[in-house]
Amino acid sequence: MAVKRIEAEPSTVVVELDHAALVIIDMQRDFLESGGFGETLGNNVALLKAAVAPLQTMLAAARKSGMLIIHTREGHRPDLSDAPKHKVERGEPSLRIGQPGPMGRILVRGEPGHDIIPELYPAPGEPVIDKPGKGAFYQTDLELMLKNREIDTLLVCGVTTEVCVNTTVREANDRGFRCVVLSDCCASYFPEFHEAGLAMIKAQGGIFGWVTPSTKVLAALDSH
Ligand code: C5J
Repeated sequence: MAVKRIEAEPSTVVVELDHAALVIIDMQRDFLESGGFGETLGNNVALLKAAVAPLQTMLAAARKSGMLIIHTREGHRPDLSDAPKHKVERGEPSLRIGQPGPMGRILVRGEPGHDIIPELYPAPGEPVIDKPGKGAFYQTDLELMLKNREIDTLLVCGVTTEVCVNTTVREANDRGFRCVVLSDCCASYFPEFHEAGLAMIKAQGGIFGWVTPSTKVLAALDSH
């Protein structure tokens, strides 16, 4: 069984690859491309592009290592029966969840905007978790899938750092999983929230987990 030492903050993490998974959060067109959910909220979606190239490299390395890779997507059923009223009605977006936009209905499953960006598209066999909330564990079978595969460590990345990545890491931490967050493979519409989101995870001796750039994980995967 391959055991790797990943240099991270606040400390080095020793990972058994058979018990680790790369979890890629919500790299969807709705968040990263023009005309999607993120832009309807008034965000500059170009800011999220920073995570794409490092994530492509990380994804390729994870595939080569044989590690489990899981993708998530935030979105709702076409009838919006799983979308909380207050989520749909809050704020003053240019388009609300469920309304038609240039990439189909905003944040609705099956629409082009809901899908994962082509650069990071899941390979056949890689599980995709459709989640109605910000956290990947809420109302999904992610925990069951991880437990069935005896996964204990999650390499977490995706968008946005302080919303769905942070929520998922907190959910995972409470369920007993170790989370290593890949800093350059995450991004936010708010650079200061990206930094704060990472700082909150690794503070207090790693209260929610560890943080490291993907280069440290790549180096660990290459080591013997
Ligand atoms: C947001 C997410 N930001 N994937 N979702 O609403 O972080």
